[in-house]
Amino acid sequence: MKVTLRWYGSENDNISLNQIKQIPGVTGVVGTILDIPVGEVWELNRILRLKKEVESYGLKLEVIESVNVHEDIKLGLTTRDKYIENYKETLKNLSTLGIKVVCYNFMPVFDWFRTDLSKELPDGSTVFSYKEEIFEKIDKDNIFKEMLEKFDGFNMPGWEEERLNKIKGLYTEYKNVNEEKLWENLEYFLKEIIPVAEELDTKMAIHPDDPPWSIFGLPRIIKSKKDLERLISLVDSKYNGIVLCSGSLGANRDNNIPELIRYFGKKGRIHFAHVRNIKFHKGRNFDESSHKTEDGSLDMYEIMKAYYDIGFDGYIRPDHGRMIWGEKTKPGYGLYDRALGVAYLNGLWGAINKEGKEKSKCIQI
Ligand code: DNO
Repeated sequence: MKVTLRWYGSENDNISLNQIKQIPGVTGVVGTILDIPVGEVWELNRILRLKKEVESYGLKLEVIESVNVHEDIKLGLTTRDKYIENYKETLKNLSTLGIKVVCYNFMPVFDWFRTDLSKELPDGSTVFSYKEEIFEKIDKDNIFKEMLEKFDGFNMPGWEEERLNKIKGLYTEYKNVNEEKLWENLEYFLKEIIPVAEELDTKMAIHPDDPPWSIFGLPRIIKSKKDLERLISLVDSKYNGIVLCSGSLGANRDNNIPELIRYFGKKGRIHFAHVRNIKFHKGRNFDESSHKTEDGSLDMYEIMKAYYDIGFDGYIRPDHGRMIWGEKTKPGYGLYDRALGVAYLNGLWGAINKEGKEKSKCIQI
Protein backbone atom coordinates (compact mmCIF):
# COMPACT_ATOMS: atom_id res chain seq x y z
CA MET A 1 0.00 0.00 0.00
CA LYS A 2 1.08 3.58 -0.59
CA VAL A 3 0.46 5.72 2.45
CA THR A 4 -0.71 9.29 1.87
CA LEU A 5 -2.24 12.20 3.74
CA ARG A 6 -4.80 14.63 2.36
CA TRP A 7 -3.48 18.15 1.94
CA TYR A 8 -5.41 21.22 0.82
CA GLY A 9 -2.56 23.32 -0.55
CA SER A 10 -0.62 26.12 1.10
CA GLU A 11 -3.43 28.65 0.51
CA ASN A 12 -6.01 26.47 2.20
CA ASP A 13 -4.26 24.36 4.78
CA ASN A 14 -2.41 25.43 7.87
CA ILE A 15 -0.64 22.09 8.00
CA SER A 16 2.67 22.19 6.20
CA LEU A 17 4.27 19.73 3.82
CA ASN A 18 7.25 19.77 6.12
CA GLN A 19 5.09 18.41 8.93
CA ILE A 20 3.53 15.83 6.64
CA LYS A 21 6.85 14.48 5.42
CA GLN A 22 7.88 13.86 9.03
CA ILE A 23 5.05 11.37 9.61
CA PRO A 24 6.62 7.91 9.41
CA GLY A 25 5.56 6.02 6.31
CA VAL A 26 3.84 8.86 4.46
CA THR A 27 5.24 9.09 0.96
CA GLY A 28 2.70 11.24 -0.79
CA VAL A 29 -0.16 13.66 -0.42
CA VAL A 30 -3.66 13.49 -1.79
CA GLY A 31 -4.11 16.82 -3.48
CA THR A 32 -7.16 19.04 -3.48
CA ILE A 33 -7.65 22.33 -5.24
CA LEU A 34 -10.54 24.11 -3.61
CA ASP A 35 -10.50 27.37 -5.52
CA ILE A 36 -11.47 26.12 -8.97
CA PRO A 37 -15.25 26.37 -9.38
CA VAL A 38 -16.92 22.99 -9.95
CA GLY A 39 -17.25 22.23 -13.66
CA GLU A 40 -14.32 24.35 -14.82
CA VAL A 41 -11.18 22.94 -16.39
CA TRP A 42 -8.20 22.50 -14.07
CA GLU A 43 -5.49 24.26 -16.01
CA LEU A 44 -2.05 22.71 -16.32
CA ASN A 45 -0.32 25.61 -14.62
CA ARG A 46 -2.47 25.40 -11.55
CA ILE A 47 -1.86 21.66 -11.16
CA LEU A 48 1.82 22.10 -11.89
CA ARG A 49 2.14 24.66 -9.10
CA LEU A 50 0.68 22.16 -6.64
CA LYS A 51 2.83 19.32 -7.94
CA LYS A 52 6.07 21.30 -7.74
CA GLU A 53 5.30 22.40 -4.23
CA VAL A 54 4.55 18.85 -3.07
CA GLU A 55 7.57 17.38 -4.82
CA SER A 56 9.92 19.98 -3.41
CA TYR A 57 9.37 18.25 -0.07
CA GLY A 58 10.20 14.84 -1.49
CA LEU A 59 6.54 13.81 -1.46
CA LYS A 60 4.52 12.42 -4.36
CA LEU A 61 1.32 13.79 -5.82
CA GLU A 62 -0.45 10.92 -7.58
CA VAL A 63 -3.99 11.16 -6.24
CA ILE A 64 -6.53 13.98 -6.47
CA GLU A 65 -9.53 14.16 -4.17
CA SER A 66 -11.78 15.34 -5.64
CA VAL A 67 -12.52 16.54 -9.07
CA ASN A 68 -16.12 17.31 -8.26
CA VAL A 69 -18.89 16.60 -10.73
CA HIS A 70 -21.07 19.54 -11.78
CA GLU A 71 -24.72 19.35 -10.63
CA ASP A 72 -25.93 19.59 -14.25
CA ILE A 73 -24.28 16.21 -14.90
CA LYS A 74 -25.95 14.66 -11.86
CA LEU A 75 -29.25 16.23 -12.87
CA GLY A 76 -28.86 15.05 -16.47
CA LEU A 77 -29.46 18.51 -17.95
CA THR A 78 -28.66 19.25 -21.59
CA THR A 79 -25.83 21.50 -20.44
CA ARG A 80 -24.07 18.45 -19.00
CA ASP A 81 -22.09 17.76 -22.18
CA LYS A 82 -20.16 20.97 -21.82
CA TYR A 83 -19.18 20.05 -18.25
CA ILE A 84 -18.30 16.50 -19.26
CA GLU A 85 -15.94 17.88 -21.93
CA ASN A 86 -14.36 20.09 -19.26
CA TYR A 87 -13.99 17.06 -17.00
CA LYS A 88 -12.17 15.16 -19.75
CA GLU A 89 -9.87 18.11 -20.27
CA THR A 90 -9.13 18.18 -16.55
CA LEU A 91 -8.35 14.45 -16.59
CA LYS A 92 -5.94 14.98 -19.49
CA ASN A 93 -4.15 17.76 -17.66
CA LEU A 94 -3.94 15.74 -14.46
CA SER A 95 -2.58 12.73 -16.30
CA THR A 96 0.03 14.85 -18.08
CA LEU A 97 1.35 15.76 -14.65
CA GLY A 98 1.45 12.19 -13.36
CA ILE A 99 -1.85 11.83 -11.50
CA LYS A 100 -2.81 8.14 -11.31
CA VAL A 101 -6.08 8.19 -9.38
CA VAL A 102 -8.94 10.68 -9.42
CA CYS A 103 -11.53 10.50 -6.69
CA TYR A 104 -15.02 11.91 -7.25
CA ASN A 105 -18.50 11.46 -5.88
CA PHE A 106 -22.00 11.47 -7.28
CA MET A 107 -23.94 12.76 -4.27
CA PRO A 108 -26.62 15.29 -5.20
CA VAL A 109 -26.19 18.79 -3.71
CA PHE A 110 -24.37 17.75 -0.54
CA ASP A 111 -21.18 15.85 -0.15
CA TRP A 112 -20.50 14.33 3.30
CA PHE A 113 -22.84 15.40 6.06
CA ARG A 114 -22.78 15.47 9.87
CA THR A 115 -24.98 17.14 12.46
CA ASP A 116 -22.05 18.15 14.68
CA LEU A 117 -18.46 18.86 13.75
CA SER A 118 -17.12 19.27 17.25
CA LYS A 119 -18.83 16.92 19.63
CA GLU A 120 -16.77 16.65 22.77
CA LEU A 121 -15.76 13.19 23.93
CA PRO A 122 -15.05 12.42 27.62
CA ASP A 123 -11.30 12.86 27.03
CA GLY A 124 -11.82 16.42 25.76
CA SER A 125 -11.15 15.66 22.10
CA THR A 126 -13.80 16.69 19.59
CA VAL A 127 -15.18 14.68 16.70
CA PHE A 128 -17.70 14.70 13.86
CA SER A 129 -20.99 13.10 14.78
CA TYR A 130 -24.40 12.33 13.33
CA LYS A 131 -27.54 12.34 15.41
CA GLU A 132 -30.94 11.64 13.90
CA GLU A 133 -32.82 13.81 16.43
CA ILE A 134 -30.72 16.85 15.45
CA PHE A 135 -30.96 16.03 11.77
CA GLU A 136 -34.76 16.05 11.89
CA LYS A 137 -34.80 19.61 13.18
CA ILE A 138 -32.47 21.01 10.53
CA ASP A 139 -33.78 23.80 8.34
CA LYS A 140 -32.65 22.39 5.02
CA ASP A 141 -32.98 25.72 3.19
CA ASN A 142 -30.46 27.29 5.51
CA ILE A 143 -28.20 24.32 5.89
CA PHE A 144 -25.24 25.91 4.12
CA LYS A 145 -25.39 28.88 6.46
CA GLU A 146 -25.47 26.57 9.47
CA MET A 147 -22.63 24.42 8.18
CA LEU A 148 -20.43 27.36 7.28
CA GLU A 149 -20.75 28.56 10.87
CA LYS A 150 -19.66 25.15 12.05
CA PHE A 151 -16.62 25.27 9.78
CA ASP A 152 -15.29 28.06 11.93
CA GLY A 153 -13.79 30.09 9.09
CA PHE A 154 -12.17 27.14 7.32
CA ASN A 155 -13.46 26.28 3.86
CA MET A 156 -14.38 22.65 3.62
CA PRO A 157 -14.36 20.27 0.64
CA GLY A 158 -17.76 19.51 -0.77
CA TRP A 159 -19.31 22.66 0.66
CA GLU A 160 -18.49 25.19 -2.01
CA GLU A 161 -20.04 28.54 -1.22
CA GLU A 162 -21.12 29.00 -4.81
CA ARG A 163 -23.92 26.50 -4.22
CA LEU A 164 -25.14 28.32 -1.14
CA ASN A 165 -27.46 30.68 -2.92
CA LYS A 166 -28.85 28.10 -5.29
CA ILE A 167 -29.88 25.61 -2.69
CA LYS A 168 -33.67 26.00 -2.91
CA GLY A 169 -33.57 25.77 -6.69
CA LEU A 170 -31.49 22.61 -6.50
CA TYR A 171 -34.01 20.86 -4.27
CA THR A 172 -36.70 21.70 -6.83
CA GLU A 173 -34.60 20.46 -9.74
CA TYR A 174 -33.98 17.15 -8.00
CA LYS A 175 -37.73 16.54 -7.70
CA ASN A 176 -37.49 15.00 -11.20
CA VAL A 177 -34.48 12.85 -10.34
CA ASN A 178 -35.17 9.67 -8.43
CA GLU A 179 -32.56 6.99 -7.75
CA GLU A 180 -33.06 5.31 -11.12
CA LYS A 181 -32.68 8.58 -12.96
CA LEU A 182 -29.52 9.33 -10.98
CA TRP A 183 -28.15 5.92 -11.99
CA GLU A 184 -28.88 6.77 -15.63
CA ASN A 185 -27.04 10.06 -15.26
CA LEU A 186 -24.08 8.35 -13.64
CA GLU A 187 -23.99 5.80 -16.44
CA TYR A 188 -24.04 8.56 -19.06
CA PHE A 189 -21.15 10.29 -17.30
CA LEU A 190 -19.08 7.12 -16.94
CA LYS A 191 -19.61 6.03 -20.53
CA GLU A 192 -18.06 9.32 -21.58
CA ILE A 193 -15.31 9.52 -18.99
CA ILE A 194 -14.01 5.97 -18.58
CA PRO A 195 -12.74 5.53 -22.18
CA VAL A 196 -10.73 8.73 -21.70
CA ALA A 197 -9.46 7.52 -18.32
CA GLU A 198 -8.40 4.25 -19.97
CA GLU A 199 -6.45 6.07 -22.63
CA LEU A 200 -4.78 8.25 -20.02
CA ASP A 201 -4.17 5.38 -17.61
CA THR A 202 -5.94 7.32 -14.85
CA LYS A 203 -8.05 5.31 -12.45
CA MET A 204 -11.40 6.79 -11.51
CA ALA A 205 -12.56 6.09 -7.97
CA ILE A 206 -16.04 6.96 -6.77
CA HIS A 207 -16.44 7.93 -3.13
CA PRO A 208 -19.42 6.29 -1.42
CA ASP A 209 -22.27 8.38 -0.07
CA ASP A 210 -21.57 9.69 3.37
CA PRO A 211 -23.62 8.85 5.36
CA PRO A 212 -24.89 5.99 3.23
CA TRP A 213 -28.56 6.95 3.14
CA SER A 214 -30.73 9.57 1.51
CA ILE A 215 -30.76 12.99 3.20
CA PHE A 216 -33.30 15.79 2.73
CA GLY A 217 -35.24 13.59 0.31
CA LEU A 218 -32.39 13.63 -2.23
CA PRO A 219 -31.47 10.41 -4.02
CA ARG A 220 -28.23 8.68 -3.02
CA ILE A 221 -27.04 5.59 -4.83
CA ILE A 222 -23.57 4.50 -3.66
CA LYS A 223 -24.42 3.05 -0.27
CA SER A 224 -23.92 -0.71 -0.26
CA LYS A 225 -22.29 -3.76 -1.84
CA LYS A 226 -25.22 -4.05 -4.26
CA ASP A 227 -24.75 -0.43 -5.36
CA LEU A 228 -21.00 -0.82 -5.80
CA GLU A 229 -21.57 -3.96 -7.82
CA ARG A 230 -23.96 -2.07 -10.07
CA LEU A 231 -21.49 0.80 -10.37
CA ILE A 232 -18.63 -1.36 -11.57
CA SER A 233 -20.88 -3.10 -14.07
CA LEU A 234 -22.03 0.20 -15.64
CA VAL A 235 -18.74 0.26 -17.50
CA ASP A 236 -16.76 -2.92 -17.17
CA SER A 237 -13.28 -1.51 -16.96
CA LYS A 238 -10.72 -1.53 -14.17
CA TYR A 239 -10.55 2.24 -14.61
CA ASN A 240 -14.09 2.41 -13.25
CA GLY A 241 -13.33 1.82 -9.59
CA ILE A 242 -14.06 2.87 -6.06
CA VAL A 243 -12.77 4.56 -2.95
CA LEU A 244 -13.42 2.09 -0.18
CA CYS A 245 -14.21 4.50 2.62
CA SER A 246 -14.63 2.48 5.80
CA GLY A 247 -16.28 5.29 7.73
CA SER A 248 -18.83 6.20 5.06
CA LEU A 249 -19.99 2.70 4.14
CA GLY A 250 -19.41 1.55 7.70
CA ALA A 251 -22.08 3.90 9.07
CA ASN A 252 -24.59 1.34 7.82
CA ARG A 253 -24.10 -1.66 10.08
CA ASP A 254 -25.17 -4.00 7.28
CA ASN A 255 -22.04 -3.12 5.30
CA ASN A 256 -19.32 -5.54 6.28
CA ILE A 257 -16.16 -3.58 5.47
CA PRO A 258 -13.55 -6.39 5.47
CA GLU A 259 -15.86 -8.42 3.24
CA LEU A 260 -16.29 -5.49 0.83
CA ILE A 261 -12.51 -5.00 0.70
CA ARG A 262 -11.96 -8.65 -0.16
CA TYR A 263 -14.77 -8.73 -2.70
CA PHE A 264 -13.98 -5.56 -4.65
CA GLY A 265 -10.25 -5.84 -4.02
CA LYS A 266 -10.12 -9.20 -5.74
CA LYS A 267 -11.86 -7.63 -8.72
CA GLY A 268 -9.11 -4.98 -8.82
CA ARG A 269 -11.57 -2.14 -8.37
CA ILE A 270 -10.34 -0.53 -5.14
CA HIS A 271 -8.03 2.27 -6.20
CA PHE A 272 -8.05 4.30 -3.03
CA ALA A 273 -8.68 3.37 0.59
CA HIS A 274 -9.98 5.77 3.24
CA VAL A 275 -9.55 4.18 6.62
CA ARG A 276 -11.21 5.46 9.76
CA ASN A 277 -13.25 4.17 12.64
CA ILE A 278 -16.70 5.16 13.89
CA LYS A 279 -18.61 4.45 17.07
CA PHE A 280 -22.21 3.35 16.69
CA HIS A 281 -24.88 4.64 19.01
CA LYS A 282 -28.64 4.16 19.04
CA GLY A 283 -30.29 3.71 15.63
CA ARG A 284 -28.33 5.46 12.94
CA ASN A 285 -26.46 7.74 15.32
CA PHE A 286 -22.70 7.59 15.29
CA ASP A 287 -19.59 9.50 16.31
CA GLU A 288 -16.30 9.40 14.50
CA SER A 289 -13.61 8.09 16.82
CA SER A 290 -9.87 7.71 16.91
CA HIS A 291 -8.65 5.12 14.42
CA LYS A 292 -8.05 2.57 17.19
CA THR A 293 -10.34 -0.49 17.12
CA GLU A 294 -11.33 -0.31 20.78
CA ASP A 295 -12.39 3.35 20.49
CA GLY A 296 -14.95 2.64 17.80
CA SER A 297 -17.13 -0.10 16.38
CA LEU A 298 -15.10 -1.23 13.36
CA ASP A 299 -12.38 -3.84 13.65
CA MET A 300 -9.36 -2.10 12.19
CA TYR A 301 -7.22 -5.22 12.35
CA GLU A 302 -9.72 -7.06 10.16
CA ILE A 303 -9.84 -4.12 7.77
CA MET A 304 -6.07 -3.93 7.40
CA LYS A 305 -5.83 -7.72 7.22
CA ALA A 306 -8.30 -7.72 4.33
CA TYR A 307 -6.15 -5.14 2.49
CA TYR A 308 -3.08 -7.20 3.21
CA ASP A 309 -4.66 -10.42 2.02
CA ILE A 310 -5.76 -8.94 -1.30
CA GLY A 311 -2.21 -7.66 -1.79
CA PHE A 312 -3.43 -4.06 -1.85
CA ASP A 313 -0.86 -1.89 -3.58
CA GLY A 314 -3.08 1.16 -4.10
CA TYR A 315 -3.23 4.43 -2.21
CA ILE A 316 -4.44 4.59 1.35
CA ARG A 317 -4.99 7.47 3.70
CA PRO A 318 -6.13 7.84 7.27
CA ASP A 319 -9.44 9.63 7.22
CA HIS A 320 -10.89 12.28 9.47
CA GLY A 321 -9.17 12.67 12.78
CA ARG A 322 -10.36 14.02 16.09
CA MET A 323 -9.29 17.49 17.10
CA ILE A 324 -6.80 17.04 19.92
CA TRP A 325 -4.07 18.89 21.81
CA GLY A 326 -5.67 22.26 21.17
CA GLU A 327 -5.11 22.12 17.43
CA LYS A 328 -7.05 24.66 15.35
CA THR A 329 -7.51 23.67 11.74
CA LYS A 330 -10.08 22.33 9.29
CA PRO A 331 -12.48 20.15 11.25
CA GLY A 332 -11.63 16.50 10.64
CA TYR A 333 -8.34 17.31 8.95
CA GLY A 334 -5.99 18.12 11.79
CA LEU A 335 -2.40 16.96 11.75
CA TYR A 336 -2.10 15.27 15.13
CA ASP A 337 -4.85 12.69 15.11
CA ARG A 338 -4.38 11.81 11.46
CA ALA A 339 -0.67 11.28 12.14
CA LEU A 340 -1.62 9.01 15.03
CA GLY A 341 -3.99 7.26 12.63
CA VAL A 342 -1.20 6.65 10.12
CA ALA A 343 1.06 5.29 12.83
CA TYR A 344 -1.65 2.92 14.00
CA LEU A 345 -2.51 1.68 10.51
CA ASN A 346 1.18 1.21 9.72
CA GLY A 347 1.58 -0.67 12.98
CA LEU A 348 -1.23 -3.03 12.13
CA TRP A 349 0.11 -3.54 8.61
CA GLY A 350 3.64 -4.18 9.90
CA ALA A 351 2.42 -6.75 12.41
CA ILE A 352 0.24 -8.52 9.86
CA ASN A 353 3.10 -8.54 7.40
CA LYS A 354 5.53 -10.00 9.93
CA GLU A 355 3.03 -12.60 11.04
CA GLY A 356 2.38 -13.54 7.40
CA LYS A 357 6.07 -14.02 6.79
CA GLU A 358 6.49 -16.09 9.95
CA LYS A 359 3.58 -18.26 8.89
CA SER A 360 4.91 -18.79 5.41
CA LYS A 361 8.27 -19.73 6.93
CA CYS A 362 6.47 -22.38 8.99
CA ILE A 363 4.77 -23.72 5.89
CA GLN A 364 8.10 -24.02 4.06
CA ILE A 365 9.55 -25.96 6.96
C1 DNO B 1 -14.93 14.45 3.51
C2 DNO B 1 -14.48 13.70 2.35
C3 DNO B 1 -15.34 13.96 1.14
C4 DNO B 1 -14.72 13.30 -0.07
C5 DNO B 1 -15.57 13.43 -1.30
C6 DNO B 1 -14.94 12.73 -2.44
O1 DNO B 1 -14.24 14.64 4.43
O2 DNO B 1 -14.39 12.35 2.61
O3 DNO B 1 -15.48 15.32 0.94
O4 DNO B 1 -13.50 13.91 -0.33
O5 DNO B 1 -16.83 12.91 -1.10
O6 DNO B 1 -15.52 13.11 -3.63
